[in-house]
Amino acid sequence: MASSNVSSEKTDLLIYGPSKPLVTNGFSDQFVLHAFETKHDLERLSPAVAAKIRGAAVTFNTVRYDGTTLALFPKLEIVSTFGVGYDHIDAAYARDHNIMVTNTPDVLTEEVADVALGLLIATLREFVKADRYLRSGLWTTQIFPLSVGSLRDRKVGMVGMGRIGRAIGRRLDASRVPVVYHSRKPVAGISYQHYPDLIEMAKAVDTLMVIVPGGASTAKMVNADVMKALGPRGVIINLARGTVVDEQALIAALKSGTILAAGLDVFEKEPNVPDELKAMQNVVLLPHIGSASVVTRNAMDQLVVDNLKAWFAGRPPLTPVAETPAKAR
Ligand code: NAP
Ligand code: 8YV
Repeated sequence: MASSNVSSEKTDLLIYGPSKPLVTNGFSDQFVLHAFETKHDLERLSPAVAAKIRGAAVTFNTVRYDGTTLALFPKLEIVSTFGVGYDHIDAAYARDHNIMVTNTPDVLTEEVADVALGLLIATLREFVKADRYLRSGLWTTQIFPLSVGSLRDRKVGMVGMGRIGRAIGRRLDASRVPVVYHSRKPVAGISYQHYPDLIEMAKAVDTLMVIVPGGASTAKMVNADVMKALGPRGVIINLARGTVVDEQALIAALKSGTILAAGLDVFEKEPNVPDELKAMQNVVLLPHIGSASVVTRNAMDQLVVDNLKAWFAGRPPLTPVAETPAKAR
């Protein structure tokens, strides 16, 4: 559904993506909102309106803001996107064209870390299979088999040790599970062992917890070689982006017993999930719900609004991305 008004004096904002009451009701009448839910809707935007747009709220990562889309708006100053991951926005193009980009870090960190630990335990201890077993009535005739996996005898290799990685690390510490990590640079002030090489880390652990950004630098970094190094007790939990794990290699590794199991919240072509994964018993599949509680999604929506409000009040944005750091305004 698309809607738009034309105004010359007020600040014209594009709202791009699924409709969000907290976003559409978040602005005073100083702003004129032009809402477009899909790329198809956006094609109906008139050049006269596009020429007025100074700010954009992107309400979900299902709409992509590539250079071609950004180029539609000659007066665009800022894109405020929902989500901490912003691989759906061409931030390099934005930087080169003096467009600020903001995201929504921190407000979702603990929520996503909760889901990561939940997904790890659900995968190891086969919660979903057990639930199906009970509902089918089988419990009345036989005891549910012992799980092969357990958190008790595991060592977790974190792929990414940023905000969410550290929050997952704290949960694993509380569960008395040893943790090491891989990232490009070691993180100051933490005691976990750093592995500059992912394969070396995979050889040293039996569990990978993947929580890095998407995009070119991480594309398929968890590949067949990493899976082989992880070995037959191996478990991969991915809450990062589907692009980070080679999905076809993962399917092959799960089928052949190269690794034991996987827990996945993200997929290469969301919302489409390969039938082969859906047919497997040794995977737990979630529909990208890492941050998907009412309280956390509301905080993310509010931050989308607050970044735009700060900018148009002449203040620096609250949470600019690394490519477009805030300057004094
Ligand atoms: P962050 O604080 O920026 O941390 C990113 C971590 O990844 C850092 O440790 C970084 O270290 C590492 N990293 C980045 N590029 C890398 C590369 N090429 N190779 C190895 N390590 C790399 O981000 P965050 O807030 O923790 O969020 C992480 C990601 O989680 C997001 O970008 C998003 O994709 C995903 N996420 C998913 C959900 C969900 O619902 N499933 C929710 C929130 C976030 P170096 O820079 O030193 O390499
Ligand atoms: C978002 C996420 O909900 O923040 C992220 O990076 O993956 C999720 O929290 C998702 O990107 C939808 O926009």
